[in-house]
Amino acid sequence: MRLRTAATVAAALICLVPAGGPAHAGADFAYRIHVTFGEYLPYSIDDCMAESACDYAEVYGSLSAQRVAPGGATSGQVRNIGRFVNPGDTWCGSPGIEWSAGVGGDCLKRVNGKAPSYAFADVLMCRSSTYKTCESARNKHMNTVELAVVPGDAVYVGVHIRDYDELSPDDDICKVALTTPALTDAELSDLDESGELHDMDSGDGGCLIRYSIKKTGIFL
Ligand SMILES: [Ca+2]
Ligand SMILES: [Ca+2]
Repeated sequence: MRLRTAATVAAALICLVPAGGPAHAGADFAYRIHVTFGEYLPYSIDDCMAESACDYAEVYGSLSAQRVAPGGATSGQVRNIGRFVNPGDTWCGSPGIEWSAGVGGDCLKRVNGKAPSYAFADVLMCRSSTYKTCESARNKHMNTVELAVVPGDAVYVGVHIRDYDELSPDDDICKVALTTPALTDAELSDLDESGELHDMDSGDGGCLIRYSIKKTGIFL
């Protein structure tokens, strides 16, 4: 199975490598790629409640990092903040709790649209394969996803953060995603990129997400 995969990748690369470029050596290993979700900068929050200023939102969210194979199949991991299923059950005594609280992992997090930024390392998250459930305990410093990527694959990075509203449907206040082009062996071998994903203000709020994609080693 492994050999077949390598052969498929080598065949795909024939199409990807420019004429005269180096042929892939056909090494049968995958690159160890770390996708790190760095910071969340909410802005232009418009979420008025009787007891608070309009620039706070009560959020839950899901982060996804995936390997995308040449045929489009994905494999990777999701990180969840709070919960998408019945988030209104998790006000936790007030409209959300502090982003960096050490307890109340499934609670809504209260974010200020005028704060400088929120670090994904500081918020309790769980690991999962879906936005719907947790498949691990919730911990801080869960903001890096490790992927096994071979030449010809692409990498997907996505963030979806919603604002809970008691009296109206919840608002998407941050929905961004990126899929890289198919990555060559040369690109993967020294991959080290940082970037920003930007969701323009929809009327309820916007965001900027800082992320990085970095090769940290190989899987033999
Ligand atoms: Ca709202
Ligand atoms: Ca709200």
